[in-house]
Amino acid sequence: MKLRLLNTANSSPSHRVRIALALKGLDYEYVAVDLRKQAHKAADYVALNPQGLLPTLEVDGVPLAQTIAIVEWLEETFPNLPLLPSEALARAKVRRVAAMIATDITPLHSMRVSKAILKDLGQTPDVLRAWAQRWMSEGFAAVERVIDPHGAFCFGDEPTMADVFLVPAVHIAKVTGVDITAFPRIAAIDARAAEHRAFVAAHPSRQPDA
Ligand SMILES: N[C@@H](CCC(=O)N[C@@H](CS)C(=O)NCC(=O)O)C(=O)O
Repeated sequence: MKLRLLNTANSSPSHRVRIALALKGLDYEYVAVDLRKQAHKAADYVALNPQGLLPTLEVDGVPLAQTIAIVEWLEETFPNLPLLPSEALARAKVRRVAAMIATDITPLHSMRVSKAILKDLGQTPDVLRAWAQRWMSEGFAAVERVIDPHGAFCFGDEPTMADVFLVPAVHIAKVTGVDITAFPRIAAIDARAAEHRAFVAAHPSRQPDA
């Protein structure tokens, strides 16, 4: 099976999929799409991903988009080294954290929303930064309360889909100036991930277009 990941180093959704691929030990072709050049809005990319959003994972030429769907597909197709627990309630708890991040935190400070705040609403970069920090901090405060209080990762000592989504969100939060030490469990998980082979390989700074 041939996997091609159309993505960019610093995008947190792209970062999620790189972590999942690395945790599964899967090889893939890295295709950089330059957001600064609006390459995600070019006709050839939009033909693959009509939303014009990154990432897209091409599977034998078939484009998959939306990181929750991509990670779930990876999990179903490559069940070894699982990212979801075997018990249904435990799986729901992991998916809950992934959804909190993917649907309730990240979209509020996405590139398109940020551009609209600056250009359409005429706000300043300082207002934008405070806006992003607010939703990340509120979101992390809730995540901190629903992940397990102990263990190397969100749910136990092995990474799950929750960590696949959390660690990229923490990376962006740190870049945006959120004080992660206010969330001790999340900070500890992030520190553990920084020593984990798959998370290191997927880190934005290690990518060809970094
Ligand atoms: N819900 C989507 C979000 C994708 C997304 O927002 N990707 C960002 C990565 S930076 C993007 O392409 N932004 C471009 C834009 O907002 O114009 C997913 O999980 O895949």
